[in-house]
Amino acid sequence: MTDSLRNGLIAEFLFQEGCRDTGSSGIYEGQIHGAVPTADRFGNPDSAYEFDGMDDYIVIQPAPKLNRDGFSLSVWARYGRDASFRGWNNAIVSQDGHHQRRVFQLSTQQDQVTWHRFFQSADVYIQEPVKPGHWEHYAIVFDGSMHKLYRNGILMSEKAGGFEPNVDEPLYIGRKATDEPHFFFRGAIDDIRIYDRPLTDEEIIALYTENGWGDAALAAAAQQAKTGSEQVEWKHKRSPNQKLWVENTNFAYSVFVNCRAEEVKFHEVSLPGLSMECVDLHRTRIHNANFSASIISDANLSDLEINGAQLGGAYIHNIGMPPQGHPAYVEGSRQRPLLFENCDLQESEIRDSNLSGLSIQRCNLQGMTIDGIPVEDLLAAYRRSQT
Ligand SMILES: [Ca+2]
Repeated sequence: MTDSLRNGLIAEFLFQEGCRDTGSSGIYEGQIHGAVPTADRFGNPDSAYEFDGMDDYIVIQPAPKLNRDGFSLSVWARYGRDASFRGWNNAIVSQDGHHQRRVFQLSTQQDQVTWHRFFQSADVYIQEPVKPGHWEHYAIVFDGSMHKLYRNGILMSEKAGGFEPNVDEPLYIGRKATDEPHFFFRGAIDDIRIYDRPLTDEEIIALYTENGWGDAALAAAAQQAKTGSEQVEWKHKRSPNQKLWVENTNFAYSVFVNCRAEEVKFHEVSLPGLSMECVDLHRTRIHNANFSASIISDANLSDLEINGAQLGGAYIHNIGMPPQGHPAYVEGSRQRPLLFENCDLQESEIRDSNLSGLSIQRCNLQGMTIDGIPVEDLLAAYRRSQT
């Protein structure tokens, strides 16, 4: 990490060797209650902590001495795919005595990561929902007057307010001081750093891209586009058709609402964080694209064809016709069969799924089990029974 990021680093928990403080004083100590070591975002084993969402947490007491005039918090979190998002929930890091000594709470409201300052200042939150199963970097910066919340190196939201530290209140990782069940974090947390000064935008990007994670140039461009852009507005120009030619231009964070955009083409365009809701994308053609960590939900994918794709780590769930209560629900409708051909599915897991009428042909079944029983044994027993 760059030298500047050691300045004002009053506490640092990288979880490489338990919960040791590697910050400037090194005096703070985490007591681990139930949380277990897990792999970090790079896959290094035992380099982060996993919390069960029931009663696991880490407490740091005494808590690091915070500075009311300047403060930064940097943390990585991966919400569990089974995390539940009801009301206020999943506290990542908090220093919150609830009825007294309330300092801060980096937690989640519904499915939005929220920097909660109780009644002292308005909540700062990220509008986009969290992505369970994916590591995300969150950073808070307080510069004496503004609270800023960053995700993956980019400023997502900011609000004015004050900051009132309380050195008597312990710092909790994975819960808040009170034991309300929804606040226990379900997932993994890593690399917590606390500063007694506001970090700069560049320093937040340096933390996000530490050890080669993400693309620093891309994050810097997106950050610049978000904070230093001029807004061009085009409204009510449906007729005649406005045919745009946009070349060598940064239009990150642009918004299209209630527009017709058939046959739009993108070539060598950086589109990470693309967000599409209620859009007609039928007959979309996507070739030579990076879709890692993308999410497709509540979508009509009938007759979709995926060819020549790397799907490692993919999570496919709740697949089928729209359920009862969904606006597109049709009573008695059945999904047409899917076809998997020439697919590498080794070590994959299929559970709680309807496989009735499924046919498996000419496949390597070595090591495959059904409810724990080796399929090769089942087939051998069947063949024996036939002779
Ligand atoms: Ca770590």
